[in-house]
Amino acid sequence: MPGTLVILATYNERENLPGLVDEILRILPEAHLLVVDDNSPDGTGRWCDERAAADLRVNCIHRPGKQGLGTATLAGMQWGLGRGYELLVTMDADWSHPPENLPELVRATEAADIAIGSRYCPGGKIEGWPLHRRLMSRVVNSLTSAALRLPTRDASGAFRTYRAAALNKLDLRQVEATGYSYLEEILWRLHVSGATVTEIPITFRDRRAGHSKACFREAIGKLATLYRLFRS
Ligand SMILES: Nc1nc2c(ncn2[C@@H]2O[C@H](COP(=O)(O)OP(=O)(O)OP(=O)(O)O)[C@@H](O)[C@H]2O)c(=O)[nH]1
Ligand SMILES: [Mg+2]
Repeated sequence: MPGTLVILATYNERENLPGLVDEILRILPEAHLLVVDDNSPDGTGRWCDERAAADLRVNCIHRPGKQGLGTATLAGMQWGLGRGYELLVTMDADWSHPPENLPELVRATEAADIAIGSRYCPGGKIEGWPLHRRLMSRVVNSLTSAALRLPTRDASGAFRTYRAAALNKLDLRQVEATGYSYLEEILWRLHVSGATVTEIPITFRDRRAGHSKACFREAIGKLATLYRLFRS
């Protein structure tokens, strides 16, 4: 009976992924792991195939090119739901989301349908971000919670555990956001469907190695998604 699936969307995370995969499986030895790689030029997908061949808990989906964090994560969710996993965990593959919080994040879904590893609930922290990035994130989060009436303080963080039963109530094909703003959209859709959410504090750290894929286009995409959901 499959239990927990950890989904990692990757684009050029070759320097971060090997250590992170080891650490996740050390902390959650019973869990399975799915990497959704978009043909990373740095060989992340190749490394993952080798790791998958040596460990049945590790799996990899390859997509032909960079198609966005949202569609990558949703493809991972469809994969996991189709295989009957009960809990789906999502996290970034750059060490920003501390793997040591995984047991607590998983346990928290005993009391709620979605557990968010939160930078903005009491006890949550951000390390290594410049002031302008902290401010931007704070402002967008406050705007999101107010405009979409979400009961959360951190609606843009990707460190989450979802109960499969809650996701199965949605038609994931309806999620229109393809990039980072899938995070707000899926949370909003779950909230509207009656799903419950809890937040546990995490210390978010800036990525360990490699380069950010966040860009101006993603910021515009986020505002467009918020506006679309606000109007609907
Ligand atoms: N498969 C796939 N993964 C992506 C894509 N864009 C981003 N990612 C992954 O999504 C996660 C979050 O991306 P980041 O670049 O860390 O974005 P960020 O956290 O806003 O920015 P920094 O941490 O400052 O670099 C990482 O694991 C990326 O490799 C994409 O188009 N396809
Ligand atoms: Mg990151």
